[in-house]
Amino acid sequence: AGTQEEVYRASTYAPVNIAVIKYWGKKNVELNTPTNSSLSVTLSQDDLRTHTTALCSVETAKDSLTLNGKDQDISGARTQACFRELRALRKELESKDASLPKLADMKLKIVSENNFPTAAGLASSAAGFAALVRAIANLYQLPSSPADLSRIARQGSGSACRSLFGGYSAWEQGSQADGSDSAAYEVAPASHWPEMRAAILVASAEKKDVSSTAGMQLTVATSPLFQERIKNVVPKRMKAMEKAVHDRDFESFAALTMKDSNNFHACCMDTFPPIFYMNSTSHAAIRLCDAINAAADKTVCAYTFDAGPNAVVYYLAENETQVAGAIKAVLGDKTGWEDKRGQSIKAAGT
Ligand code: 2P0
Repeated sequence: AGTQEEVYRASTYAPVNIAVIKYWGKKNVELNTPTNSSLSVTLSQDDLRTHTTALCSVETAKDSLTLNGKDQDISGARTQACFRELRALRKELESKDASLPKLADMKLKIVSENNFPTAAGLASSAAGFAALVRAIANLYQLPSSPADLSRIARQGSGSACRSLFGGYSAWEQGSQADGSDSAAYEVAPASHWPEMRAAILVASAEKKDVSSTAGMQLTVATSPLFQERIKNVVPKRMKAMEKAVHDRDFESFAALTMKDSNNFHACCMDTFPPIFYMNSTSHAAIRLCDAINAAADKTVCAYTFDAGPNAVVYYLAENETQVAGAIKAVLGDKTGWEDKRGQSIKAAGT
């Protein structure tokens, strides 16, 4: 049952996801449950992912986490909640089988690497917490399903729960007071619609206006438009977006994606004091997509923006030349873009 020197370890990857129906607002801050359901597309792990190794041994002196070689603060309630829940599940296994090594009593050493610049302001917390939770679950050999793990990852960072699934995944807000039904599920696997692509346009990095966690709480507290969003806008859009994905209906998918991004940023503007995540470069990206769609005489691309100025543009592989070509031309010419490559990414890794 575990010798002095024995080191136990497990590694995993988790992908970045970019929401097309946005999570914004917490119903219960402690449980990290949301005011509305959300839906995202998982990006290819070849391009954007976190790789995490979890280790433990009787010699490990304290819990620790490094990201790209730098020590991270793990004292926060969110990270602690993930550690606590996973240890409790391991304890349960150990109590049923005395031959298992007592890993739950050992300290954890977590080593994470992102294969994309953290400075790019992409959804790194989503991939980060998803990988952390799965790496520890693998180390502990927990029989948990992806849905179970998503419930734990949600407590680390809301958007992380969606990164436990590939392809098209949704986070059901849930209705239980203890958060037990607030978890992610698969809407469709990546193979259902493998033609989906994403281009990430990295706008010149200014520091984030307000952190997501602080921003969304201020929006909940002050924005009347947000109340309309969670009651009357998002529930209908979730249904319509699931249908668009099931039907592989890009025009509907794109219209909903753009409208939901606009509605989310309008709620940020309606927050008091207002929160500005998009800048003039972001606005230029919207006009560029409008122009590409007008020239095609149909909707061939869809922009979306998270809590920052970077654009993610979704399109289908068949329109690669049209969309990625136009994007690259603009990125090469105009100032305001940090990364001029306009890298095209398989939106749902196959
Ligand atoms: C999303 N965002 O659905 C939305 C769209 C940003 C805009 O999830 O406080 O880092 O850790 O639960 O997950 C960013 O919020 O927030 C986010 P916490 P998170 O992807």
